[in-house]
Amino acid sequence: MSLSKDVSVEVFAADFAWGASTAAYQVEGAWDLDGRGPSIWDIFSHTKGRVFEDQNGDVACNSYRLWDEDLRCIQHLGLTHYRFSFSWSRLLPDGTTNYVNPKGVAYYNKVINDLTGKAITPMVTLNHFDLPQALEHRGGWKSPEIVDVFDSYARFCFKTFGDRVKFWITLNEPQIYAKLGYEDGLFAPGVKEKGSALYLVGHNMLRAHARVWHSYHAHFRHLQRGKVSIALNSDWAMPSDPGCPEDVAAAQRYMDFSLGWFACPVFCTGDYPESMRSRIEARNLELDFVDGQRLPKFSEDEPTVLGTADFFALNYYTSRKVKQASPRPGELSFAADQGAERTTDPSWPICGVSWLAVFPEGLRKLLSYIKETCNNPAIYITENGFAQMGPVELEDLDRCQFYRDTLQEVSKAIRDDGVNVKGYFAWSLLDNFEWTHGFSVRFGLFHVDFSRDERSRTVYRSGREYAAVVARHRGHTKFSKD
Ligand code: GBH
Repeated sequence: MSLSKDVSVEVFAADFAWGASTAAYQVEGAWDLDGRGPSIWDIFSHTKGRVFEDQNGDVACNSYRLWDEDLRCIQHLGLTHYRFSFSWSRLLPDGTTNYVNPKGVAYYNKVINDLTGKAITPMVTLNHFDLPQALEHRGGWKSPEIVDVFDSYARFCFKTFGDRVKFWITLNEPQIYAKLGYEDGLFAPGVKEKGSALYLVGHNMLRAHARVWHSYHAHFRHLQRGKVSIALNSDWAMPSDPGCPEDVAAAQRYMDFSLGWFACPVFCTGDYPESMRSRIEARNLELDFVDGQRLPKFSEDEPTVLGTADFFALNYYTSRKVKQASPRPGELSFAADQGAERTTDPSWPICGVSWLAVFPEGLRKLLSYIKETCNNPAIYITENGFAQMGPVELEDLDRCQFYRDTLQEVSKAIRDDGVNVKGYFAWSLLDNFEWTHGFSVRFGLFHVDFSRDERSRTVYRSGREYAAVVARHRGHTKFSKD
């Protein structure tokens, strides 16, 4: 049975966005070509011991040189939308508008024009983890001045590309950036300042996002008529023992400290979830911090964060079973604040990489949760995917099954739960540089041969089946087989 026949595509509206996603550092390569400045990921991956086998994104899929190939892949899939990110330091090598790199502008102009010329709608992420290194030297996301700098960059992008780009994502997954970059030290900039830096970083990311949304709203929206949001990653958390009230509360805290941390300020109340405030304040007392330290307060002198998203951009990968966990006395960490321990259900298959337990039903539940807690927003699933490790299998039957199950769950969310899902973007168009896992973990609908200079792209079976779903939905009777 093929994916296309299995999924009841009639549930999806005619203007449903069928997309795939990538991010600049993961695909572009050309890290020091044509005037690009370094980003924190160049520095991080060039440091020994940070990435699997010390791999890096110097060449990656070479999409900077091979954009025409990527475009062919996008067309092969018949996508209506393509999500990609700008390399900030390719456009503005030192992160500021003091100097604009014309070759960077030319590259993204070509990408955007080629897409719109083929009636493919671009969705652009302004920053997907790869902060310009020059800004890291000035304190990066810990520094409050980043808000102005990010706003200048965003305005530059709106002015330069906004006549053609109508979907903007300010930041990708601030929760992951803050936690992996500043708590666990696993992502750039590789800082481990447990229990404090991540809240400051998250706060500045929210302030920067809100500032940019207000800029767009005040100066560009009436002319450009686009939409601006922020991509939030969330697992779906369930109590380990649904009969145990502590576990139920812990699962709720897990949601509050991941999705709620950013969704609550933007979509619900304009402030952090109550459970974050009260837990962190209680622990501040215990740890001899001053009240209000660690988790910052939103200033009344700044434009509000509430309402600064024109749609909900959701990245979903996995689900967790959550147990209550008590911090060790005096422990200063995010985990201690959260007071929740995560496990996975043994019945959920682990796909390749260890963190990814496959549970498509979790996506349906998460969509309903967002509908209920975030005022029923229009939702675009801006990332979702399935990893492969070990020997390459072009006949990726388990990934085909995964997309089939997932799209079934999305269709149930729309039809049975009344969730306003407007689009689905597979992660990823291509196998690419999977951060700390380097090239050992493959998420693509197209395989990329990283052992050859040509970086040849070959469609996986899942890519063919996804193409068939899109084609059936768009009413095409034929699509090209390779
Ligand atoms: C997304 O993050 C990213 O937006 C995207 O760039 C990425 O390629 C995709 O997921 C797939 O990972 O094994 O300890 O290094 C999703 C959140 C954050 C989940 C990193 C997995 C790995 C932890 N991901 N995490 S570790």
